[in-house]
Amino acid sequence: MARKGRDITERTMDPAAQAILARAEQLGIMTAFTRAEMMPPCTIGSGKSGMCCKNCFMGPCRITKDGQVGICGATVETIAARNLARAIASGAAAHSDHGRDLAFTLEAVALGQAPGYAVRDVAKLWEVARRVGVPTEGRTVNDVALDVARKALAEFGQQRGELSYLRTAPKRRYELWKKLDLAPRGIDREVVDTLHRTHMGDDQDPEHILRGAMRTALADGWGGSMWATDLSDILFGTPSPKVSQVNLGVLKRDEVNILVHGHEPTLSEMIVAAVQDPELLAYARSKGANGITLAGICCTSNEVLMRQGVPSAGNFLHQELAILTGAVEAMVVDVQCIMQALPNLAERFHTKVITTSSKVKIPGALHMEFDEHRALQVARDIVRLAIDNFPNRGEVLIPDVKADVVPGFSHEYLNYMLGGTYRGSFRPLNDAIMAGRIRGVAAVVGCNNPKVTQDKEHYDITTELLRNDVLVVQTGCGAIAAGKYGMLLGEAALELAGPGLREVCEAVGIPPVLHMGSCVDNSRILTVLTQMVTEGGLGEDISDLPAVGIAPEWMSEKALAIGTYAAASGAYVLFGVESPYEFSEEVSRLISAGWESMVGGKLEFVSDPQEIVRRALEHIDKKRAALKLPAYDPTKFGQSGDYPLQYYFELPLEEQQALVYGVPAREGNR
Ligand code: NFS
Ligand code: SF4
Repeated sequence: MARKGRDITERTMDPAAQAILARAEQLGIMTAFTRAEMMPPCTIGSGKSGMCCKNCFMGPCRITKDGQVGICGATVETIAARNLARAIASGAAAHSDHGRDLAFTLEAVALGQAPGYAVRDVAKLWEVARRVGVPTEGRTVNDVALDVARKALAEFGQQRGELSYLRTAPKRRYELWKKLDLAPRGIDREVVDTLHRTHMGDDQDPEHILRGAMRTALADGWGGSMWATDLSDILFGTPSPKVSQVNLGVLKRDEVNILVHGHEPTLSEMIVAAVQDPELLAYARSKGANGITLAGICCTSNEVLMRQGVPSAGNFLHQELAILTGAVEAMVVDVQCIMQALPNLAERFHTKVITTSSKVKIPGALHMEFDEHRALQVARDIVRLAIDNFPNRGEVLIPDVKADVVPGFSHEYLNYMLGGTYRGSFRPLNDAIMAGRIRGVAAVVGCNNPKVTQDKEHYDITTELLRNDVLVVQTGCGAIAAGKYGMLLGEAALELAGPGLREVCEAVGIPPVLHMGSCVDNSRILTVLTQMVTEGGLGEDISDLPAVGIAPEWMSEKALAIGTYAAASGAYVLFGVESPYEFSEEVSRLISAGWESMVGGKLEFVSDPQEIVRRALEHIDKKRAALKLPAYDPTKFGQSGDYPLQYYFELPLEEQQALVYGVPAREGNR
């Protein structure tokens, strides 16, 4: 899809990236952008004009004609369903294994075996204990932490029964999962179940394969990912808004620059501590640097951005560009979304690429294995190595491009923010949606993909939704994209918002685009949607809400796992770029209309961003109508002065509501 010889402005809309891509061209260095243009298109693998199966070695079998089957007789529908299911299982495995490692860390903390770590958010520990049925009364923090960690670990290996978070979903949803046999029994079990079923000669009914894949995806969303989020909050603190900055301009010419890239917060949190160590700072000065700058890439970046305010050097397609600045002393990676191109590229500069996970080694990278029992020591060793590398710098080009951001809107914080100090509540949000000031809610999430112009799909879709009074929440690389263009900052983004949305955001003091974390934190969005249902007035289930999920520039298998668990939770999910399953009409139908009639949510692939927005708004309006809410009417709100913001929370509830709605509160909605 990426056309050969695209202009730099077609590769990325980010001026920082454009400057670095120009440098790459001067130096004759390839990047993912140019490699994407050189890669000959595989029409079969891309799903446009065929389907390929390599699940056994009689094949690979390439099906390009109607009625053609594989050597074993597999149809294009079965092959497409199996391919999708396998991608979902891989994505679910990645997210969930990340959750498992955090459970091991919490266990080690509770046993006093992880120096440097602690339970930083006791309130969250208590809340999670309550949710998963661990007693707290009269117990010490470490005792409860140990039980919570072991409860999590047990859910990975659980063979029967169901995951404990499922019961925290809206009652309707939980009952539907039980009825349809979609309730995951154990996290690992569901991943294995899908891998088994899709082995040669197993499940060959596309509908049945995809139903199994849905259960596996739910084991991610309401299992592995939700655990990852909650355990991270317990260990490192529940995010709340911080001021920070995003883009390559956060790197400093006169300081040692260290980048953390990947997904897990465990080591990066220790590096945050190490770079503040006076001894290491003095060591950096002894090497001629004025200090140490730590910044992130990808989801590790989101983790430390929203908790520690550590700036972000960029999203997925920035990983090579950061090294191309020549200003990075060390890029420290853990797991997921790390390009193998990094060590080769780093050889052209002075950057050290350091792998740290026992699961990830890359030829040409330096391996400094990390484990939670000696984390601070490993972190210090890494920082020291980076400092030692500072004098080796060659020519440096740091684009002077960065934007201020306010990340860190956890659902706990939103609850507090929306409800005011005394009554944490989603009431004002629900009320504003019911009145039509806010038309609906959209999660715009996911990766970068060099098949499309970097960030442009994210940007175009988000701005169009804002203009239509849709409140946007973001995670992952999509959130970093939003940050680059000022959308994660109250004032700037308010300019983009429609009049109704704008007033609500001003009243409660939130930006119209909310950064909710990394990709595993899409589980926070499930919790927000559940709270909106529980709050009342917007139906009985997630599938009743005027809400959509969009992954405009997705590329990873994890994105498919997320899209599928969101659909299985009742959401309408739209994926951009292209459909790898397009050639199978049956599978395309099963995951859209088929799933919609079964679980109320669906997954669609739509290449045109304008069409994505059109379908999203159409869906939101359809849900509004089904809830018998007033039709969205942008002319009704925003007459200046019709909303005395600063006094809002001082007014009696009755008057607050009259003000927010513009219409009298409906009976029974409170
Ligand atoms: Ni999500 Fe985060 Fe980014 Fe995509 Fe990769 S970093 S887990 S997969 S590329 S959003
Ligand atoms: Fe071909 Fe069937 Fe083997 Fe797939 S499983 S590669 S369709 S023979």
